Amino acid sequence: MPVKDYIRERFFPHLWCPGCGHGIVMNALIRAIEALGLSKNEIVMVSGIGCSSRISGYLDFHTLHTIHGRALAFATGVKMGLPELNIIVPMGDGDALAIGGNHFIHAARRNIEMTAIIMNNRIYGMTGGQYSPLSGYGTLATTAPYMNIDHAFDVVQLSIAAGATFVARTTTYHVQQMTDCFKKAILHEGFSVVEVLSQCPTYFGRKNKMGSAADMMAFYRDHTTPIGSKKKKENPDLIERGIFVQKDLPEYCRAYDTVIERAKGKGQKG
Ligand SMILES: Cc1ncc(C[n+]2csc(CCOP(=O)(O)OP(=O)(O)O)c2C)c(N)n1
Ligand code: SF4
Repeated sequence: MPVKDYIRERFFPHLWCPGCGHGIVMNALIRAIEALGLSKNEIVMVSGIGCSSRISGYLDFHTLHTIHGRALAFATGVKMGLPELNIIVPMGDGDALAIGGNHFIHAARRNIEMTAIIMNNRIYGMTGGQYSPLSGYGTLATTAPYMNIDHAFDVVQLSIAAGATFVARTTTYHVQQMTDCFKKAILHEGFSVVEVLSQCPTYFGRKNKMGSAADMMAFYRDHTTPIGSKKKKENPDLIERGIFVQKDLPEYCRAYDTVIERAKGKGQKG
């Protein structure tokens, strides 16, 4: 299917600033879905609110544009009702891990089959550059004009600790790796998380003097390294990217079917 057939052209031009990383994420996602040969009818995209969350408006799947921070709760309801569909949940770091942090850890803990994409630009883009749980100590933001003193989460470590059974990290510079991670995440039978470092040149970049969008992508190139690489041993500050966890555990909807069978007296008891 031509890539443009996945897009709702009636909603263009999009709202993203020039150089925003979120369009690169959307592009890689479309390419992953196309490569998997999924039909548009097999996909439900559920999002909250944020620049990142606008992806659900621009793509021509079954889409729900819901409430800031609550996308995973809505997605859980959709998946429980229609478990045969593929659920993709694009979120910002604020959406997923500030207001939505509780939903995130519990969706991961349940191992419900869906793909959570966290576009980590380390700031609240849509509302004007407030700091997020991912901004990090020492950064500047609209709400931290002198210095942010909150420490950041490590999204990968948090996801693993919460029980996600597929966890990956990539960046907007590494588009082929990103597409590959999306393909594997969508195919994964459990809760999958793909963190994408995605530049917000308008707020995070400008306030933290990181240069242009291209400079921010060069930063991703120069400050990340494949998992377990020799470079990481030489420079522990490098951020690792790749697939950290990929394992099988009982999936929530399938486990729930067992509960239903038992309740009907057909399954094994005790
Ligand atoms: C319940 C609720 N609280 C707050 C907001 C305001 N709000 C909208 S988007 C947003 C944060 C966006 O940041 P993020 O999720 O990181 O996505 P980005 O825009 O950076 O892609 C906030 C606080 C809202 N819409 N609803
Ligand atoms: S404010 Fe930031 S996150 Fe939002 S569209 Fe602009 S560059 Fe992207």
